Amino acid sequence: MEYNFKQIESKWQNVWYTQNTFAAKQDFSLPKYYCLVEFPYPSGQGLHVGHPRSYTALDIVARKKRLEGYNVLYPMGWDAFGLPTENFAIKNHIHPAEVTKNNVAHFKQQLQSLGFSFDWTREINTTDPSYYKWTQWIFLQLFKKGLAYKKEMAVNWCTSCKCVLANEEVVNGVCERCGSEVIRKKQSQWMLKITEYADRLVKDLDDVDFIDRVKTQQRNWIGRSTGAEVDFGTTLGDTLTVYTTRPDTLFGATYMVISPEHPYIEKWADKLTNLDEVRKYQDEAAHKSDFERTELNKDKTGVRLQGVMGINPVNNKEIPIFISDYVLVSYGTGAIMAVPAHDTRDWEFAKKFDLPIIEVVAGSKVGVENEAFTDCATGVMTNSDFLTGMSVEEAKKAITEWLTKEGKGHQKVNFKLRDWVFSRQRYWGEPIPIVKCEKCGYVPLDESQLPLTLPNVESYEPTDTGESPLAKMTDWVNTTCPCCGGPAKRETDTMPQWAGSSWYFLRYCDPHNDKELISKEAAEYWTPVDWYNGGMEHTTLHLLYSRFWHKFLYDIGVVPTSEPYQKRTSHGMILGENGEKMSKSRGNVVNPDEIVDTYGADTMRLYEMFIGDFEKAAPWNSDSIKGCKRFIEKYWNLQEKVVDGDEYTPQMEALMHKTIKKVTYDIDNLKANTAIAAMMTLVNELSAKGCNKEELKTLTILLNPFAPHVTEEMWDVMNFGGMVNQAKWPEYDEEKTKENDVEIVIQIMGKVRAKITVPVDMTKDDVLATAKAEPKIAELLDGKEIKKEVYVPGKLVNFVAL
Ligand code: ANZ
Ligand code: ZN
Repeated sequence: MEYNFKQIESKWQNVWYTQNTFAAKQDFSLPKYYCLVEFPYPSGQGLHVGHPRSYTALDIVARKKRLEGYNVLYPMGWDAFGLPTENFAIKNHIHPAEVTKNNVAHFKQQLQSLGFSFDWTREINTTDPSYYKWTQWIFLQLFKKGLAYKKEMAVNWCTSCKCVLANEEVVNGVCERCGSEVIRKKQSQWMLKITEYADRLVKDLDDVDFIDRVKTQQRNWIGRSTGAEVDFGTTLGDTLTVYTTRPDTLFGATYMVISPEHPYIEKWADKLTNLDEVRKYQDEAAHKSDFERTELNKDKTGVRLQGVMGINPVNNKEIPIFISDYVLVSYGTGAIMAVPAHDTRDWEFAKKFDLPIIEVVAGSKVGVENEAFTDCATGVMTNSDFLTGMSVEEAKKAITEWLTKEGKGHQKVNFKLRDWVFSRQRYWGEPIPIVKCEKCGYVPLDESQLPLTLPNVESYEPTDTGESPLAKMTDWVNTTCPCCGGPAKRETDTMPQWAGSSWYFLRYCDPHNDKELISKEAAEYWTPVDWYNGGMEHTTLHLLYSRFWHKFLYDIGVVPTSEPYQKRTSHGMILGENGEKMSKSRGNVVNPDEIVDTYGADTMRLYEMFIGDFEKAAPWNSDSIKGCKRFIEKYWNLQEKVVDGDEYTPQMEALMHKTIKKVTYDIDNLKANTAIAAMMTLVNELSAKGCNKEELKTLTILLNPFAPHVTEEMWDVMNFGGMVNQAKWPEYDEEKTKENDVEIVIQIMGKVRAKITVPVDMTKDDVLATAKAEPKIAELLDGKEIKKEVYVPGKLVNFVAL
C-alpha cells in the first residue's frame, strides 16, 4: 500500500499548528513536565542536521509525557542577537532586524516540516523589545545589588571583529568566531560579579541530575581549589604573598616567580639593575593570550630580577625572584613559590635557568633531577625540618597552622572563575540601560523607561576606536540624568549574546506577561525545567551563566528554586558520512530539507534517533536512512494484515509486553535507538504472523512519539477514535514480559536441522523426546544409532548418530 508521506505529513502538521494541539495547558492543578532544548541562533545557513538530533530526542520525551497524562511545556524560540547576523547585515547592507526576521521565518518553516510538538503560542525572540525589556530589567537588578560594575581592564580584542571577547571566546589564541588574531587591549568594561556565586555554583551541582561529564566541566571551569597564601619576605623589605595549593612543599621552594604585570615591578623599578631587560620581557608577554602563556609543553621563558631576593619564611633562606609569563596576574596573588621537584612547569623552568631542585616528598622512581615528582599526594615528607616524616595531608595541615600562628600565612580558597565581561562594542545586542552623569556617575534608568530600544543607525559597522556604533548616534547618546536632571550620556556598549539565553527558559513559562518577567504562579508551577538537552559546546558557559542568573533571581525572590534545570543531558555531534565534522569547506554537509523532501519527516526523525548512542558522535549514513523508511512502510502495511478478533498467542503477548516495557524505559533513558530496534522486531513479527486490532493500536501509540505523522494517519484510517496524540500510553504487566517458552535448536552431528519451541521449565528427558519426535529429525534419525545426546538447557540439542 502506498504511503504518501508528503501529503500526509503536511496534513497533520497543519492540523497540529492551527489547532494548537501541543499548547501547554493553563491548568496548574495537572502534573507538569517541562522539556527544554537549546533555542537556535537563526543563522543564514538554516537548520543543520545536528539541531533535529536534540529536538527529536526531547520531542519524543514530550510526546510520551503527554500520553502519560502530564501537562507538558515544550517551547521554542530564537536566540537572535549576535555577531554573525550583524556581520551579514554589514556585508549585504540589510538591517540586522530584517536579516533576523528572514532567518527566523526560514528556521520556523524547517522546524515545522519535522513535526516537532512545540508550543508555538509561546514562541519568543531575544531581539524583541518585549523580551529584552526583561533582560535589561535583570541587568538593573544586578546593578542595584552591586553585581554589575564598570572596570578598566585588559581585554581580549579581536582584530577582525573589532570586538572584545570573553576568555572563553578565545580558542587557541584566536577568535572563536572568525579565527583572527586576538590581542590584549585596555578598555573600560561592564562586568558581572559571577565570582560572588562561585561557591554555590559548585556546591549546588550535588542537587541536580546533570550527566557526569557536564558536572565535571562546570567544576573545572569554576576551578575551586583549597591552599594557602604564604608571605615571603624580600631583601627590599616588602612582603611578597604567593598562593599555593601545596604549602607542604615550602621547604622545597628554591625560587619565586611573579607575573610580568605584577605591581611590584613598578614599585621596585629604580632598584632593579636589569630594568631594560625586564621591560622588554613585559612587552612581549603583553602580546600573548593567557592560553599561550599557560600552555603546558611550551618552552619556558623569563627574566631574573637583579637587585632583589625573596626570603622563605620557614628557613629564612634567600632565593631569586623571576618574572615569567607562565604566572598569570589574574590568578591567586600573581606570584608563586616555585617547587621544581614537584611541579612540572617549575621543573622545566629550573632546568632551563639552572636552579636547585630539592626533593621534599620522597618516592620518585626516576629521581627528581630527571623528572618532577608530581603524583605525590600519598607520599611522605622529606628534607622538611619539622614536617619530615609526615604524610602530605598531615604536612599541609601542620604547615598551615604554623604559618597562621606565626602570622606568615593562612588557608585560602581560590577560584579559576573570573568575573564575566558583559560589554560588547557592537550594535546588534541589548542596550545597557545605564547613563553616565558627570555629577552622579553611572545611573540606572528607571524601570518605567524599559525597554530601552535599540535605535536605528545609519551604519552598524564597528568603529576603529573600539566604541560601539551607537556612540555615533549623538541624539540618542545625549540624554538627561534620571537622578539630577543634568546632562548625561547613555552607555553605548551592548550586552553579549549570552544575555538573552541566560533566562529564556523562564520567559516561556509566561511569555506574554507585560507586568513581570514571570508571574509567581507560573514560576511556582513550571520551574525548574525537568529535562534540558543541548550541545556539549554549551555545557560550560551558557549553563554556568544561566545558573548564575537563576540563582540571582532566586535571591531577589523572582523564582522559587535556586537551580534552573533539574536534569541536563547532551547529545553527540552528527558527523559527515566521512566521519569528519560537517562543514562547507569539507563539502560533507547534509541538508535536512533534502532528507525531509526525499524520505519524509518521520524517516528523518527515526533515522536521527537510530544513528547511534545519543551521547556519542555519529557519522551520517545514507543506507541506514533507507532502512528507517522501509520500517515505516512495513508498519503502514500492517493495516492489511489485521485479522479479526483479539486472540493472542502467548508468544505475541509476551513480545507486546516486553516491547512496551523496553520503549517506556528507553525513552526515559535517552536510548531511542534501542527502542526503535525493539519496535522493528515487533513490526517484523506482526507482519509475519498477522496482528489483531489491539496489537496494532498499542504499537501505534508506542511509535507515535518517534514517527508522529504516520501513526496519526494510521489511527485515523483504523478508526481507533480521536487522535493518537490524545491516547493513553500503554502499560505493561511485568509477569507477562517474562518468557514462557524457549526456542531450542536441534542439531545432528553439529549441523542445525530444525527448531522447536518448548516451555522453559520442560525437563531434559521431555525436551529430548520432543526433539526426536520432530518430523524432520525423526526422518533423519531413522535407521541410525544415537551414540550420544548433548543438551544445552534453553538453547540446543545435538545428536551424535551414525
Ligand atoms: C607551589 C607548588 C608546589 C604548586 C607543587 C603546585 C605544585 P590550582 O590547583 O590551579 O589552584 N599558581 C598559583 N598562582 C598562579 C598563577 N597566578 N599563575 C600560574 N600558576 C599559579 O593551582 C595552584 C598552583 O598553581 C599553586 O600551587 C602554584 O604552584 C600555581 F608541588 O605552589 B603551587
Ligand atoms: Zn546626575
